[in-house]
Amino acid sequence: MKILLTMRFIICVFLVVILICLCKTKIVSGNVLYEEDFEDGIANGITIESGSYIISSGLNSTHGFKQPSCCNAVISLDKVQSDNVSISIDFLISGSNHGDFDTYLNVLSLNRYEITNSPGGSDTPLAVIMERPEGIELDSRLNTINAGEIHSLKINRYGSNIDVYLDDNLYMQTSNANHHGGLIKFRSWDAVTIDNIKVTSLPEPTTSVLFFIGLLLLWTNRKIC
Ligand SMILES: [Ca+2]
Ligand SMILES: [Ca+2]
Repeated sequence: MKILLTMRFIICVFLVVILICLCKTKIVSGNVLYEEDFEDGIANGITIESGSYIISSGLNSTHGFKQPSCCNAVISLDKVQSDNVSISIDFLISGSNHGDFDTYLNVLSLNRYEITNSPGGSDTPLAVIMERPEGIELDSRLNTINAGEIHSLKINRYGSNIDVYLDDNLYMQTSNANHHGGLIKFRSWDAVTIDNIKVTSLPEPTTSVLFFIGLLLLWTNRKIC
């Protein structure tokens, strides 16, 4: 009996560790909600809200989407919302001085979160997660990218969290993002090329925790455990 209890305890600890790891790495993620590589020469599911974007040479591919010159240009994704999603996109900033490339999340009226990336040495020295309209900086760090380089950006937006990865490295994060609902938009200033946009669903942390607690209870009530 004592051996069985010890085995049950070890298995429970093991499952809890797996749960924590899965939640941390977002392996319990879901479906592809939107994907666009521009290789068909058409920007499907994208609305140009201001400025101009055109089909151009891609980033290590035949076709991409480009804002060819100054100044402000904003595009939005028509069919996906920004709650509990992972957004990935490749980008190349051409303009070295004013080349902001921003992702807007949870755009509802004046409320939104802005994730800004600019080349080092530009007039925007910090990469930031900014809450609007108040202009509250939720996280920031010095820009490390240069104009003319291809970079990948991934943003995980789940619960009240925003995790920003640059070239697969965690770059900025906040757990204080309390606006929900709304659109995903990209905003650029000066020449920027984007490619390989992908949006996948992420479960809210509470959902995944409850799911695995359920699995844990089922497992621990089995007779072999
Ligand atoms: Ca492409
Ligand atoms: Ca397309």
